[in-house]
Amino acid sequence: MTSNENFERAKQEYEKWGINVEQVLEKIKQVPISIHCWQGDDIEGFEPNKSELSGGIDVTGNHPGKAHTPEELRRDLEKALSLIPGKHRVNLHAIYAETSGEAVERDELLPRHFENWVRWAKDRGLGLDFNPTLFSHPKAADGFTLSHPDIEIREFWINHCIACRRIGEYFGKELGTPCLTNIWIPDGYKDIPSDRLTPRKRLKESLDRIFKENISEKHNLDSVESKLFGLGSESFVVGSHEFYLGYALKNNKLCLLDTGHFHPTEAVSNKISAMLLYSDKLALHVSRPVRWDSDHVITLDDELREIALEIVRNEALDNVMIGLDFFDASINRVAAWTIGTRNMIKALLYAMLVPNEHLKQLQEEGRFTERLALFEEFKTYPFGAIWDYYCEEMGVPVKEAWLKEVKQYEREVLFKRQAPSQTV
Ligand code: RNT
Ligand code: ZN
Repeated sequence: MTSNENFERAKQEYEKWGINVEQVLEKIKQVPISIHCWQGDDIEGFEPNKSELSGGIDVTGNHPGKAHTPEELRRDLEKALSLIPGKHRVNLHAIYAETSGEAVERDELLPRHFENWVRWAKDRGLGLDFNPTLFSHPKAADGFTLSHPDIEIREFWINHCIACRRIGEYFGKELGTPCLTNIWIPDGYKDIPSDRLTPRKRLKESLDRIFKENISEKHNLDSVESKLFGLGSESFVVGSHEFYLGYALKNNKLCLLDTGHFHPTEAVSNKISAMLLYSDKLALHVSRPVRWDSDHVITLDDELREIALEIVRNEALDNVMIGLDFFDASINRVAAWTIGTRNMIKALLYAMLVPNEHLKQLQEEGRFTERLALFEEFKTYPFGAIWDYYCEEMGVPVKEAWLKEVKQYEREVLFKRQAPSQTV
């Protein structure tokens, strides 16, 4: 059977349930996923005087071929994007500025340091998102930034975030799609604090200063990302979920939920509907925590599907900004992007191919046997045939055919790369 015949058959099965497959395919095309650039180089960035990765996060593995220059990183991203159906966004961090070898302090970063990224994104019809980098820096060496007891250090990071919002505004203006500028800080204590309130008060004040400048939401949206613990901040994190949930609601900012930043049995999928009752938009960092906030590449697991179902069945595709956040250096990095992003799209497509209205009705009528039965039966509906057809239509490899392309790219490009220190 050809893939077209497979598709036609599958389509008929879904149509029996009133699901308009063609409409679904039109819809899924419009959903942008924000792909994090930092999977490509283990969160190193391009600062001329790079500090080691800090902030209580870690990348493990040493698969050869990581990107060392902006050109390499963009080339790798292009390769991944060519294997992923749809039009997406790229999520940058401040450490990915291009300063022509000049050491520009983070509080002095300007839009022009991101000109190449903008030109590149424009040429490819991509949106850009942004993050100030409040780690991997001497002024974050003791693990504190926006809540630091030292006013001078606080000021430095406040000014960095102000500079980043302006860069976000520039991205939004240039690309005609608002940039999501997301603030995440590592601040926290290894051991039990004697005062939780004072650092939180300082963080609140710092955020107020950062957001004082009025920037149109047409160009820049702000989000704040909470955390539960980090390496070295096991006992206390200043920017906890409740802290940012309150802050975001009160100040009309987006709350960003990273799926690795909650207790292991606490599900982000369960939070989406609750939060959307009180704010128009929220943002996600979709990740896969394995026993802890390990940032594994996302797989098509139950929680990923549940997140997608919550977004789709509540018609929240325009309200939830979907971004990815994982970093695995033990496998090919282009493959990591491809696997993770394809999985996110698969999960959304899967969620669109479930009779959501019917299932809601069953619940309303207390018909729980049928609800469970259908959920389970739909897991083996011919979803794969629709996914394959979608990939084909979008001109990207079908099934695992992308792997051959990554292997070839690995041989021809990645394995030929040398670390900068080896080239001098
Ligand atoms: C850290 C946060 C944060 C980072 C990126 C690099 O725990 O998840 O989003 O992963 O900013
Ligand atoms: Zn995150």
